[in-house]
Amino acid sequence: MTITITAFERSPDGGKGLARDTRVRWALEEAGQPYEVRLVSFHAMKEPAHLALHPFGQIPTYEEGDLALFETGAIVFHIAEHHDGLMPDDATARARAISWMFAALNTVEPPILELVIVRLIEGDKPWHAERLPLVQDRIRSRLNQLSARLGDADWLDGAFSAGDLLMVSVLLRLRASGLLDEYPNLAAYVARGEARPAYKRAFEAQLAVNAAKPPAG
Ligand SMILES: N[C@@H](CCC(=O)N[C@@H](CS)C(=O)NCC(=O)O)C(=O)O
Repeated sequence: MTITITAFERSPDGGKGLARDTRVRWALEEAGQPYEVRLVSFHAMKEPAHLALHPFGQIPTYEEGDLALFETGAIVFHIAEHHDGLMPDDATARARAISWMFAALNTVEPPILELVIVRLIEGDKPWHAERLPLVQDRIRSRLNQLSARLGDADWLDGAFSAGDLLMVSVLLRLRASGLLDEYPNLAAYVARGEARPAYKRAFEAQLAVNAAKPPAG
C-alpha cells in the first residue's frame, strides 16, 4: 500500500531539516519503506481537506490505505511497530525504547521549543533579555541529565531505536543555539544520528523540496 506523508511546500527553515516531516522520512528510510510526499502550503494546511487529516492544521500527516495519522510520535511509532529497524525484538527493551520516544517529545522537546519561541516570536518584547537565560537554563538542566544517562554509549538503550531517532531529531533543533556543544557526548550522539544513511536520505529528500525556494516567512 502506498504511504503518503505531507510536508511544507516551503519550509520556514529553508531545508535545514527541522520541519517534522524529516523525522517521518527518516523513520521510513530506516524501515526501508518507499513513500510519496504531498506538499501543502500554509493556506492549504488550514483548509477542510487537510484539517480532516490533521485537526490542528499542521504537518506531517501519514496516509496508508484507510489509515490516516497525525502527530510525529504516533506516526514514527506506527512505522516502528510494523517494520524492522526501529524497535528491539525483546518486549521489555521495546517498552524502554517507547519510553525514550515519549521522553524526547514530552520531556526534552518542550523547553527546546520554548527557546524557538523566545528567539523567533518574542525578540522584540521588553522582557526578552531576562527570559532568554531562564529558558536556556531549563534546557541545560535537561541536557545535563540526558548527557549523564547517555555517558559514552552510542545510543540511549543498546541498539539504535525510534527513541534515538526522535531524541536526535529534537536535539538537532539546538544546533544553532550552541547549547549542544556544551555537551560533547550529546553533540557526538547527534552527529552519529546524522551520519546514518537513512537520515542522510531523509535530509536530502526534504532539502530537494526546499533548496530552490526562499523560506516561507
Ligand atoms: N506535535 C506535532 C507538532 C506538529 C507541528 O508543529 N508541525 C509544524 C511543522 S514542524 C507545523 O505544521 N507548523 C505550522 C502550523 O502550526 O501552522 C507533531 O509532532 O507532529
